[in-house]
This record gives sequence, structure tokens and C-alpha cells, in this order.
Amino acid sequence: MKPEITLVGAGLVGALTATLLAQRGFAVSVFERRPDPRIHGFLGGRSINLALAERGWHGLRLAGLQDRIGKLAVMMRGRMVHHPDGHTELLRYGRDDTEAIWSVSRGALNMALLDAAEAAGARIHFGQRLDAVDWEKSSMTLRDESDVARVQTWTTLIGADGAGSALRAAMAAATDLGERFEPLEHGYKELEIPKVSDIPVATFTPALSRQRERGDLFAIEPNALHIWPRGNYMCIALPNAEGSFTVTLFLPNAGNPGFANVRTGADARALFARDFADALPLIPDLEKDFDANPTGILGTLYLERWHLHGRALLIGDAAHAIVPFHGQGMNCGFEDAVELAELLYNAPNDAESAFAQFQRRRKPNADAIAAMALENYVEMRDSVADAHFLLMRALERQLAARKPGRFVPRYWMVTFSRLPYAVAFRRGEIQSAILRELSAGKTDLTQIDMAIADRLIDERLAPLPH
Ligand code: FAD
Ligand code: 8R5
Repeated sequence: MKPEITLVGAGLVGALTATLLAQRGFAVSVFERRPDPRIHGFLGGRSINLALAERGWHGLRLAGLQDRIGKLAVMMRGRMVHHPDGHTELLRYGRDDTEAIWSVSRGALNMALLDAAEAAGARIHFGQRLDAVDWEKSSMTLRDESDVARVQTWTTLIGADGAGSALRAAMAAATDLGERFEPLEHGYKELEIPKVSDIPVATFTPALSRQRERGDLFAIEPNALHIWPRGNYMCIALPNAEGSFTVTLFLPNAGNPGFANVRTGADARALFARDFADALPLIPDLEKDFDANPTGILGTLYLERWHLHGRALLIGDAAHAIVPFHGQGMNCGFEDAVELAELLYNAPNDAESAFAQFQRRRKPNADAIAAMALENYVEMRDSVADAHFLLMRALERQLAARKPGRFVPRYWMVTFSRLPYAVAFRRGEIQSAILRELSAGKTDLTQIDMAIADRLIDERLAPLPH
């Protein structure tokens, strides 16, 4: 008899986990609140994209989806910084185009993963919302779109039902999970830069007219993650394969500018005219989008416990939602899926030890990426303009070239490797200390003593495992 697993949530992490477990011989049932997006369209309808990095690709490869997703993904080779005076500069993420991140549509990705899960043998039940769990009876109540309830029994439950997890609430009612949510004092709003042919000619700038004559699809450089850093706040834009960009405005909730003051589309237009002037003519529906789209909230979710013995486990955002600034929420969740599938495969009839191992292995890594994601907000919105930051960045590049496999930029370890996040975090701290020591009081690379640099690196950083 195949061991049974019941998953709650067929979002990105749930669908990948279902695929990997079904591939490994488990009888997998999945209950998903929303209707099947392959039939009803992806809810929301807006093009929302995500940045996929190496950890995410690894999960997709195991699911057999690399080629299918590869065709839909737009390469982002670096950060395109839009300075207040309108000039731009590309800061590459890696050494060459083999080191890039990729923008993919959430809807397309989720649908591909649902196909893969079903092809592997998982059974997905849509329009089934988890409402309550009866731990004594090993059953749960599910409700359909008309709120009609049914009771379903289970043997082992895995919650991949996202940051607002209903399974987490049901587990917390049975035991103290040590749950803590730390809100960020900043929120976000999504806007859109349409493809050039969808921008009304009436509002064209001369640059847009030239782009239209050339037949350009994208209004700004497609192969980059665009950032408008403005100190305490910022805008970003990620390309969509059909030619548009999803723009996200990140602002403090209070203060000026802040969402408490920038309340209406008209307020937002005034803010863009002042601070994001080069983007403004590219966002024709600014007012409409701003008024129609909700203001997203951000924060970090920490739990002391992710599992209830061998009976239930939380994974993905349900266990460790993080702030978005490293673009690693999904990537980290895919790593959860891969590690869990491996652990359960090796102990198919001992979920208790698999779950305990999972938490032991993953929790330090989840905590590390949570911390690094918070730090990357400051780095994205603020430090790009600072002269000393630029010197440290140049020095980092130089040391990385001098000591390959030893001094490796933290961004690279997080984004282009599968080294544990906790290792990237720890080595990153050591490297930052070295950069600070070497650059203290210096204004130029030529003033830095490379013999000291070599010595500090050899003393404090062991070679990375290959
Ligand atoms: P989700 O994707 O939220 O899926 C949860 C699923 O559970 C959903 O399908 C939901 O309908 C279902 N569900 C919820 N409640 C119930 C219930 N009671 N019963 C049954 N089903 C239920 N990460 C990156 O790595 N890179 C990025 O660039 C990036 N960009 C992002 C942009 C935005 C706008 C947002 C909001 C997040 C972004 N993230 C990104 C984070 C990423 O989206 C999440 O980390 C990832 O989706 C987590 O996957 P999940 O499956 O755990 O949760
Ligand atoms: N998530 C991302 C990065 C790092 C880019 C860099 C940052 C939007 C709600 Cl804010 C953000 C990154 O350091 O140069 N890679 O991928 C994705 C990001 O935000 C996503 C799109 C987002 C939640 C809104």
C-alpha cells in the first residue's frame, strides 16, 4: 500500500510538493480553496510575475518543468537603477548571462505545476477550502464555493496554504506553535507599464514615439529588474513575456511619502511626477491601478514549531512568510518541497522523524533568508547612491575575482547557488566585516592593501564546498 499524504493548498509550493511526492510513490490528495485556474483563469487576472533563481529552477527541474518554464521566462541579467535625474545604469547580478534571474508569470507557473502534479498521479480537488481540523478523529472540514461543508479523513497532513494558513490556525488550537508575526512598517501597491503598443499615443514622449516607430515591444529594457531607489522608499519593475512590466511601489505606511498620505491615484501621480518622473509617462492607468489595487502588507512570520508530531507539517509561506526584497519566498518554498520529498522518501512510514528532521534542517535556513530579505530592502532602496557603499561593492567584486570559491558575494550565494541560506548568511557577515575593515577611511580601491585582504580572507573564510 502506498503511504498517503494529504496536502492543503495547491499554490506554488503545494503543487511542487504534490508532484515530487507522487513521483516518489506516495498517494497524494490536494485540497485547494480556489477553482482550477486552467479552467477558470488565474484569479486576479492581472499579470503578476515572480523572480525565479537557482533554488527555484532546481525544484522545477526535478518536476520536469525546466523546458516548459524556460520558454516563458524573461532573463533579468542585473539591476537597472533609475537615478532621480533620469539616467540609468545596469549593475549585473552575476559574472555573465549564465548568472541571471528570471521573471515568470505566477499564473503560468502555477498551472504548469498543477499539470505536473496530476501527471505524476496526485489528485487535486479544487474549490475546497480547509475550515477546521478534528485532531481526535483525524478528519477535517472542507467547504466549497457555496460554503457547503464536507468531512474528509486524512493520515498525514501537509499545509502549503500560504501566509494566512488555515492549517496553521488549526494546529495552533491544538498546541502552541510559538507564532510571531513581525510587520514591516512599509506596504506596496502594484501598477503596470503596458507594452508600447498599448500606451495611448496621446501621452507619448518623443522617446516612446521612436520606440513605436522601431516596433519595440517593451517600453524599457526587458532583460533587467528595474529599481528606482529613493532612500526610504522605492519602485521596482519586472518584465512580463508579453511586453508589459509589473511595477511595485514600496512606501512606508506612515510618514511622507507614505500610504497614509498618498491615498488616491491623484496623490500617486503627484508622487511619481516628483520622484519617478521617467516612469510616469509609461504608466497610463496609474490612477485607476492605484485606486483599484489593494495596498499589500509585508512582514515576517516566525514559528518555533512547524509540525504536530508526525501528523501535520507546515511548509512554504504557511511556515515562514518573509518580506519580498530578496525575491526568495517561492525559491525558498521550492527548496522546502525538495527537502521534504527526500526526507519522506527515505522514511515513508515515519512521518514523525521526517517532519522533525525537516524542521531541524530548514528552520535555520528559513531564519537566515528572512534576515537577509529584510537587509536587502535597505540595500535596494538606499545604499545604491552612497559613495562608500559603491567602494565596498567594487572591493567585493575585486576580492571575489581574487579569491574565487573563497570570497563569494552573498547575493551570489543566495541567488545562484544552493548552499544553505544559513551558510550564505554566516559567510556574508564575515565578508562584510572584512570589507568594512579594509575600506575604513578609504575613498578609492587603489588605497586598499590587497596583502591584508588576502590574509583576512584566508584566515576567516574556508574554501566553499564545490
Ligand atoms: P501560496 O502561493 O500563497 O499558495 C497557497 C495556496 O493555498 C493558494 O493556492 C491558496 O488558494 C491556497 N489556500 C489558502 N488557504 C486555503 C485553505 N483554507 N484551504 C485550501 N487551500 C487554501 N517569491 C520569489 O521567490 N520571488 C519573487 O519574485 C516573488 N515575488 C512575489 C510577488 C508578490 C506580489 C507576492 C505576493 C509574493 C512574491 N513572492 C516571490 C513570494 C511567493 O509568492 C511566495 O513565497 C510563494 O507563493 C509561497 O508559496 P506557497 O505555496 O507557500 O503559498
Ligand atoms: N514581492 C525580487 C529581488 C532582488 C533584487 C536586487 C526584490 C513584489 C510583493 Cl522587492 C523584490 C527582488 O537585489 O536587485 N529579486 O527578486 C522581487 C521583489 O519583489 C517582488 C516582485 C514582490 C512581493 C511585491
